[in-house]
Amino acid sequence: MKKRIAVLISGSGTNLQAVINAVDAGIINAEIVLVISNKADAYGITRAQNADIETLVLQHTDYNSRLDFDLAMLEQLEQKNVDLVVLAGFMRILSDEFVRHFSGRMLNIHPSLLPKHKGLHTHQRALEAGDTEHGCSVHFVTAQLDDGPVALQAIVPVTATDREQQLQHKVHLREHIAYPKVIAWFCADRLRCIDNKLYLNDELLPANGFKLPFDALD
Ligand code: NHR
Ligand code: GAR
Repeated sequence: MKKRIAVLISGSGTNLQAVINAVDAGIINAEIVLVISNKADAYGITRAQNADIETLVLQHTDYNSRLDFDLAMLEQLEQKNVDLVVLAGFMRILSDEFVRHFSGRMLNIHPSLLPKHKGLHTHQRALEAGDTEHGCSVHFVTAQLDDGPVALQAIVPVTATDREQQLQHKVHLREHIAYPKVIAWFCADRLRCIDNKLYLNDELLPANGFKLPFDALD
């Protein structure tokens, strides 16, 4: 059965675009049934509309609490019978209730090689730490921020001349390869999250996931 995906965004939505393209190309066997943004001016909303995908803006500022906002999203996602929730630059921390509801079926892409640099401003922090390697991680979402099991990491070498902007750009390009790949695995029933452990083709993945080297094209 074709999986039903919802994508949650807050911004420009280049990762959303990469997922849309991979669905269109038949690389991901799924339908994107809903895109939700917590920001009215997110360009990702326009991307979804251009692809004839249903969109919804739910502004967290319209709700009294984090939980009320999350429950409003949950209701919409349930109405759409969503199999997989994809966080793509979604900038609101989600409550335990929401996370538990989608346990084992919610993914995030985080711009660092987890467990390094959880939270925000990851590129600057990688530079300040003198890291020689940086990158992104695709992980299942758990209640603990940026702590869920990692399915795949794409590695980006840090060069002496890199500043935050350049590093961010290099990582972004790798995100657009890494994220559709993991979503395709999940939608083909090849990737499973059981008891916080990940299995790809029924084989246990190493801690911190499959590694995508910088010279790998796909
Ligand atoms: N929620 C849970 N429970 N667990 C995770 O692992 C989550 C999550 C929600 C979002 C993405 C994450 C990232 O990849 C993500 C992972 C937002 C913040 C944050 O501090 C931190 C991490 C992530 C997303 N948000 C502020 C907040 O108060 C708002 C910041 C802003 O609006 O700019 O929610 O890094
Ligand atoms: C991406 O780099 C993603 O890794 C990051 O935001 C960017 C969104 O870009 N996510 C976080 O920092 C989550 N806290 P996009 O809107 O163009 O996909």
